[in-house]
Amino acid sequence: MTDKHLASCSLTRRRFLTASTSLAAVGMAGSMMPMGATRAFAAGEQKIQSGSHWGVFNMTVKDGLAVKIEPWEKDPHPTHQLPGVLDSMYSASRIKYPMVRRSYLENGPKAERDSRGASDFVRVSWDKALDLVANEIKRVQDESGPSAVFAGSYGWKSPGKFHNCRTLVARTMNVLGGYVSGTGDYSTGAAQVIMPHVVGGLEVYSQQTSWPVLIDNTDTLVFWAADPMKTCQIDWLIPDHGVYDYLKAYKATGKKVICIDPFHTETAKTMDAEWLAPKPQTDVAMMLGIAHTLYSEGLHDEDFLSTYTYGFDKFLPYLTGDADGTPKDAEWASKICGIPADKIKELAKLFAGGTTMLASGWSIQRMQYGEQAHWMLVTLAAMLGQIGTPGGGFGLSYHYCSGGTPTANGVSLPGIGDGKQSSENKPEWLASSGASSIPVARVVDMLENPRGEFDFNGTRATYPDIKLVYWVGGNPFAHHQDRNRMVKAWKKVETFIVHEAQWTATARQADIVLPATTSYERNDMEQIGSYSNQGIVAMKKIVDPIGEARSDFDIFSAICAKLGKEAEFTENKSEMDWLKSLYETASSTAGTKGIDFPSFDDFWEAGSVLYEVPQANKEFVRFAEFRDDPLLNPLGTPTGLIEIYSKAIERMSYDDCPPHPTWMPARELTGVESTKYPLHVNASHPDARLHSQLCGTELRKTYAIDGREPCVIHPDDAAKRGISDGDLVRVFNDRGQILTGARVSDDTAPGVLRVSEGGWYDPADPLKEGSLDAYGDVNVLTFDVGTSKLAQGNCGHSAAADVEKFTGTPPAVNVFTAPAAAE
Ligand code: PGD
Ligand code: PGD
Ligand code: 6MO
Repeated sequence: MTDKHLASCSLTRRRFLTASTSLAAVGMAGSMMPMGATRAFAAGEQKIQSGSHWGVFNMTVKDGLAVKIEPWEKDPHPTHQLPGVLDSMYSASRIKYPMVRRSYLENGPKAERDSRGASDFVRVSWDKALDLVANEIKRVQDESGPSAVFAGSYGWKSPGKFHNCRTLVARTMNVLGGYVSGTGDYSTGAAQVIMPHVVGGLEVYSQQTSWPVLIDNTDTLVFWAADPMKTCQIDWLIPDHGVYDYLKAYKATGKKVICIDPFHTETAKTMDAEWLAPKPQTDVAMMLGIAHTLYSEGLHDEDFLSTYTYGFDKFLPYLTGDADGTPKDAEWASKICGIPADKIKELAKLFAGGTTMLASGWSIQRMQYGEQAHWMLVTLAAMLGQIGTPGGGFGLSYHYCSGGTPTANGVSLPGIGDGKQSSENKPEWLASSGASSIPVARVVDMLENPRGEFDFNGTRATYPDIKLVYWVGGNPFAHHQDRNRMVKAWKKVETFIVHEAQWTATARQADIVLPATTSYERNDMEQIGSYSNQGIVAMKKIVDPIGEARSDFDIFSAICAKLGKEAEFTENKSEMDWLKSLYETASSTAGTKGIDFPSFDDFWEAGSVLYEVPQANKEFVRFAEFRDDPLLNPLGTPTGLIEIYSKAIERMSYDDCPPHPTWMPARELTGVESTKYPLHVNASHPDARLHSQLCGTELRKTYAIDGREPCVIHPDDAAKRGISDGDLVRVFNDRGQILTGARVSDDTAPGVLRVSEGGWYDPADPLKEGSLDAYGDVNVLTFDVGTSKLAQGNCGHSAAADVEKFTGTPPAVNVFTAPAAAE
């Protein structure tokens, strides 16, 4: 695409935005145009199908320009975010050219680093940019070895089995000699490490007891810190959006739904649920209060506890207070969590009096000591004795990727591999240079403490000394906590390379920025439904790359070529060769399962392959086999049972993760003397974005207040501070300050501010430490410690702050347009 064409794109963009994006247009059948990889875009209009984290969609393309997006006719509940997908292709924040930070271009890796983030970029040719990148990887590998390269590169890259940029960066680094990676994720950092000790598997990413079973059998459905109406809009793969009809069907039964959440969620409203708002970060205390009532009233299931669990006897003295003199009764819990003791007792009786499903979200483990929340939830469910029964027990993923939507009888589509680190390479550099992988949320700790030691799940390892950081498919300057500390720590890095499609805060911090295509500018394919696996969908190229953007695959191929390793990287296969070979592998697996698979060409033309859902999967009950026979079907824990007490964790002797579920107040718990600031910051996931994705689009207009990220404030807190709805407000603590727009509403509990994660960081003066963030990145306020030595997860949901009406001249928001030289 030429510069002239780009200019015409931005001219026409605004026009088609107004005419497009009507979700009412669901059902307009796409006449799928078969698309070849090298197809040139003809004049005229066509409809092309692709897929994204937001769903399968049909895009109308006119004279090579995407002009209208419509959800797939088979999508039962398209997300209101879909219009942002179209806008993200042409938005003013799009990266069009390879750019290098001026000072870096002039002085290389020894350049001053203070001007990082100040957007002083110089446009360079692709050849120049690729030379810089290839030479720098080689320099660092030669001088310092693979342990000096961090390419953990966490993030929600786009779906697609081939253009999987995080796998591609790993593949590149493996081909070129090795790198340091990241372990775990930001979503379930604490839960996915504790759960294997408790139930023998990650659990957070497991299929749930199916929705039809809940509809038929559950009496009380509890959404504990879970808002599926909001969070099931998206999927790690391509969403099936199956949960929405099930929620509707559940509601139609008229059965009880309870939402335990400091925010009156969309789910609570939709389901006419009883809303209980505990003080944030105190759920473990509330659960203990319920557990104590169950025990003291004899409502706990002793048979279940003795047959299916280990260690209740060791937990019991803590619960009753025999161990420490403090009974964890309803009155005790009430003082901590703010829910009246009578209500806590009532919940215990209600839960024990019928079939109860405790469906938990993940925010409560994205907090200091977050391991305890899900451990205590499982313990509570074990005391109720309903785990493994139809409609009872606990579920940790009903709010994610439409968990509980029955799984189809299909196959998994394989993806391009990462080429694995060669075994000769690994031990040598590992032995001398520290961990080859760090817990993913310890990245800043790692940069601050080269050669420092860290604990993780029973091991002690050494942080490597990182010189080069390479990021693709993630936005660490949105997702990581304590932004000001992070900006400072990042200055220790000699070179920071980023591939991005958008001028995110991360791209702005880079020394070398390479423009990546979006999924809509390349061919790929992906599965529908992380849990339901309903089928495979073709993600067809919609338009030619914008500006000089290239796919991550092409960029890495070119870098490997410069270092003489192109064939190892590409295996001499083109985009379409890869898609066909991955499809053929799935097709032969399908053959062995007796599933009829069309040829690749037929699939590509039709746009999808959809599978049948067997009746048995509609009746799936999680843990049913274990319940049926715990000896024949033991869990993967040391005892084969649900571990309420873990000897493995006991052996670790961690002061911040005791061997049974324990209430420990997080630092910055509001209302206690040691906490300086009075308001809790609820940094939950945004309703109209996927993290930071689509923040740069027109969708922002649907929620921004005076151009800033909204901060929801309870009317009492607002009144105390003279704040009115729509005011610009400064939210601040000792770590930083952000400008936001006040939304005064009793949707949030008193004492709790809600500012969703993913707002683009936009420091008013990037050269000044702690400068006011003009748009509203909540991670300016959060703190950066591990949940505990066990999991080292992030604590994105733990922070206290205060808010005041902003007076004076507000700084301009600059982050949504490209830096001047990049236009
Ligand atoms: P995204 O905004 O999705 O956030 O953090 P994550 O980094 O995943 O960023 C993905 C980036 O990848 C986008 O900038 C997008 O443009 C880019 N991208 C997409 N596709 C491609 C591609 O094909 N190639 C390249 N090169 N780039 C691509 C999310 C993380 O945030 C998560 S998962 C969670 S659960 C955490 N949640 C919280 C929280 O609850 N509270 C706080 N305070 N903080 C959090 N941070 C975490
Ligand atoms: P959150 O919105 O952070 O989502 O799923 P997760 O469940 O972690 O939190 C859920 C609820 O917990 C919120 O309603 C919040 O108010 C509540 N909450 C916060 N603190 C507390 C507390 O102390 N106690 C109680 N009881 N409740 C509390 C995140 C999941 O969503 C993940 S990990 C990803 S990567 C995806 N991200 C998005 C996204 O960015 N945007 C949308 N629309 N959907 C997503 N789905 C996925
Ligand atoms: Mo997540």
